[in-house]
Amino acid sequence: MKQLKETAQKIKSMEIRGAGRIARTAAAELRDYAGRLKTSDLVEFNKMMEHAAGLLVSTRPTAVSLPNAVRAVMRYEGGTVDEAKADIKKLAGDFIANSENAVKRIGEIGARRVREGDTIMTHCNSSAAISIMAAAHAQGKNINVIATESRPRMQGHLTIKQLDTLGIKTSLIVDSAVRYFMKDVDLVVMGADAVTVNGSVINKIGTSQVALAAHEARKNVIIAAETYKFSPRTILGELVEIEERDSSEVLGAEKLRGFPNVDVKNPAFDVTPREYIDLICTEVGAIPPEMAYVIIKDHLGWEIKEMNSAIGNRTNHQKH
Ligand code: RI2
Repeated sequence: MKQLKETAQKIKSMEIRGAGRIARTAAAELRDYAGRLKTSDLVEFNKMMEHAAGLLVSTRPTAVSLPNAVRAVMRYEGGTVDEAKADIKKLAGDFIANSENAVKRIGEIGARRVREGDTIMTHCNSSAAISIMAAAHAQGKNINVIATESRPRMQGHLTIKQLDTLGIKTSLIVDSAVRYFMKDVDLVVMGADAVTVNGSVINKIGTSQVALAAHEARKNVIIAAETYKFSPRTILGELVEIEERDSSEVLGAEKLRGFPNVDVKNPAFDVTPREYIDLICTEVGAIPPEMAYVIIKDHLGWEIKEMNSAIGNRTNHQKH
């Protein structure tokens, strides 16, 4: 229980972050948690697994990869605890391996859209988006990247570090300079925390502004997203919850106390309408956002059937 809670806390505090990484971490934690359970009573075991699944899902509400990963593992079967544990181990292992392969495959597919000499703008820190830049660079294409800081958590600093290690020439800009630099950009490549059935993309706050500026300047926007970031629940009309994080990420509590009439708003994500997105690059191909339904149906069809099961019943703050 202690390790489960620690993992959940690390995801919540963003010590472990990134939609793909939190999904893989949750799958691994469920596997390890199951392995540590001592009971031989299957009913009790199932109950404890459901509790663990609920705890992990509740840590970050927006990234659909997280409940998708948890449900992929929670499909386990078995007539005994040992059989259930073995199935959980297999399902978690499959999810993690598929997820890692997906990021690599997205890089290979997406890199075809990158031309020699391109300047790519990116926002936040997406391993799927960076996979595209890394693959293009590895193919010998001479590319430049413009990376935003991505306030308030400054994930852009992670991006410039990774790109620097890869040897990719990168400029770091403040978020408000996006439109100023858009004239120099050939292609925008960003990640996703969730993709809805109508092809809208939920990603780090500011993504929709980058996409809007790109749209105005007639620059293509590619979203790099594994199929498990598509939201089957949106087929049932559910909306994706936008995580509102603590005000202290923006302004320290002490400073804020000095302004009794001021509050801080800190939504972590925003919604980019499909009109501003040219392609969503998944591991099964680069698709127009209008095809999101097909991805959900073909790759998450089992989820649609199981959707009325209990996991993931959350109260929402703000929905889009
Ligand atoms: P990958 C991140 O969320 C960012 O919004 C990023 O674009 C998205 O996850 C996808 O990341 P956060 O955890 O899965 O920083 O592509 O809030 O790495």
